[in-house]
Amino acid sequence: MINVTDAARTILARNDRGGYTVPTDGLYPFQWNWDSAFVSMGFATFDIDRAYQELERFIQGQWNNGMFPHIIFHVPSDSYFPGPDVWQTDQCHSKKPLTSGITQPPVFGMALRFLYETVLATGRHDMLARTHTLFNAALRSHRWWLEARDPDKRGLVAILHPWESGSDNSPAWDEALVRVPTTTKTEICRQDTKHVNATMRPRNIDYQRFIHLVEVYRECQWDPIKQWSHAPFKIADVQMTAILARATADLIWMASQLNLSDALGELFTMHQLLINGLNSRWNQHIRGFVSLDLISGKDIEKPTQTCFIPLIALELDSYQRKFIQEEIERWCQGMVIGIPTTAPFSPDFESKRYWRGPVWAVINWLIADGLRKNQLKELATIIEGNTISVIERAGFCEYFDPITGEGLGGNTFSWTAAAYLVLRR
Ligand code: 9WN
Repeated sequence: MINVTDAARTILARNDRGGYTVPTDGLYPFQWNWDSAFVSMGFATFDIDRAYQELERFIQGQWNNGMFPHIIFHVPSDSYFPGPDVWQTDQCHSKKPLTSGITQPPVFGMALRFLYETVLATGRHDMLARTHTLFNAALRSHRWWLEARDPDKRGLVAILHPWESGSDNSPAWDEALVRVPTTTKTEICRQDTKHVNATMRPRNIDYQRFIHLVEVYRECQWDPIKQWSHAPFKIADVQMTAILARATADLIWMASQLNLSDALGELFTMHQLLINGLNSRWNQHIRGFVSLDLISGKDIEKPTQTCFIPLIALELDSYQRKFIQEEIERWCQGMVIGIPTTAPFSPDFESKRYWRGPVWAVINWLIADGLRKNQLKELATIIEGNTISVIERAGFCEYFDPITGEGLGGNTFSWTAAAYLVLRR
């Protein structure tokens, strides 16, 4: 019988397209931003050269202004919509490869530290030049985040499209999305529902709004200043900010390891700003951190996984620790597998639909990491153990039904394989 670790490595090899990895065959045929960062950590557990390559192929798509796009279209494929013809970013960013025009959570900096720690542990000092190049790309992307997505210096970075959040179909975006018109000039040719059951995916009306937003930003010629002022959807997102804050702390660690004292001051300032911003988002009623709708000015008081992600960046006080522990335990009660991405007691909970309840291995990985950082090691170990077990039972699926433990979405998923390799090591 093939062992599960070997099976995870086989998935990564099967989804390898020559130095970069697709999230899964068919459904997602390109290189995705945060998927690749997670995947590089998976590779680092057994092939450090290939791990570096994943990030190196990814930065080929970095924009001149520093943005890391959410999709890199290395080679054409018609099995995903929207493709480069809809984004039309080549008119403003002529560099190859073609890319989408929005971004995704900046796990890159976290991944880079993970890879470099592996290099140090194995004594591969020949990786220094490669590390420097990746560090510089990461630093430029963090600068872009602060300039383009927090121009008012709140210490909270904003998403302008639900796809940027990585948790595209989360109920957290519902109220804000209703304000986005459903009209589109582009013909919507969904491909996702040819690969997976439509009842698990976003609805057609959501797609109309997703594409409407793409058209608004395309008309701004992807200029960050114009986008900021024209955006019909603008949310200061605590999940995004937390990942950026944590990645910034990881870059600080890298800068001291690499003796890059010039970068340190700037990174410390960035980090402090983000930590202050995140701390201001604690919500006693939700017993977690909440995002802010910058258009309505309202707090988004929806119980979704985003409320717990700030643990990866913050040091909680003892009350917050207690509340968060109780809350995570409450969400997991009666579930075959936690942590659901929407609380099961919420009216928005759907156990099989994208980001409205199912469990993602990479989200568990982040939350467990945050729990460990906050001295909640026992709970972290339980979550990690359950994540490993559900993958062993149901396979390397995109996500899992928390009520039944069934594997859903795309099969043979790269980041699920990577999560398995990292959590199992
Ligand atoms: C849009 C690739 C990506 C993940 C996201 C996930 C899903 C895309 C989609 O797949 O998003 O980017 O078409 O639904 O929500 O987190 O990065 O795996």
